[in-house]
Amino acid sequence: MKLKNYFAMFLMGLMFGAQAVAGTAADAVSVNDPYVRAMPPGQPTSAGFMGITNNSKQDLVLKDAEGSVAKKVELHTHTMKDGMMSMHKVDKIDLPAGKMVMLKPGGLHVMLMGLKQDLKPGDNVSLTLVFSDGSKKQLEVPVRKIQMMMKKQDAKQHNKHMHH
Ligand SMILES: [Cu+2]
Repeated sequence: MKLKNYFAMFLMGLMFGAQAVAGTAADAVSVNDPYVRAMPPGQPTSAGFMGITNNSKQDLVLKDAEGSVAKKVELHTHTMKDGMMSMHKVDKIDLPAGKMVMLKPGGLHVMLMGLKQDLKPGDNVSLTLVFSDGSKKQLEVPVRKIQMMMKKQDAKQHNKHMHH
């Protein structure tokens, strides 16, 4: 066996070893059907969506999200204020024990601001979920077209975010 193969096995050992460490939030959580919204070339923002299930018996907290696809990655939600839908950053997303929390268009989402690349359907982007205990879950997320019209106000709000 070549030295290279030994090294590969060593790396795999590390990976399995890390998975065997029980009790982190990242281990207790499973992610269903993640996707990132495809955008026409030149668009500055997009968003990621998914179902996040907390399979443990204790409440967990999603604290942050990371990714190299955009300059800034944040947790966001939409709220209705004075009859208008707007979105803003949230400090955390609560993940109640045994429940699935949906990140979906019009609600909670992973905001991608300052896209560094075009997001074409069929592409994959890497996103990382960061939990309050410091554990992380890395995801390979497919880019998908969403058949949803964005309200004008919403689009304005998205643009406003770029000028922070
Ligand atoms: Cu947003």
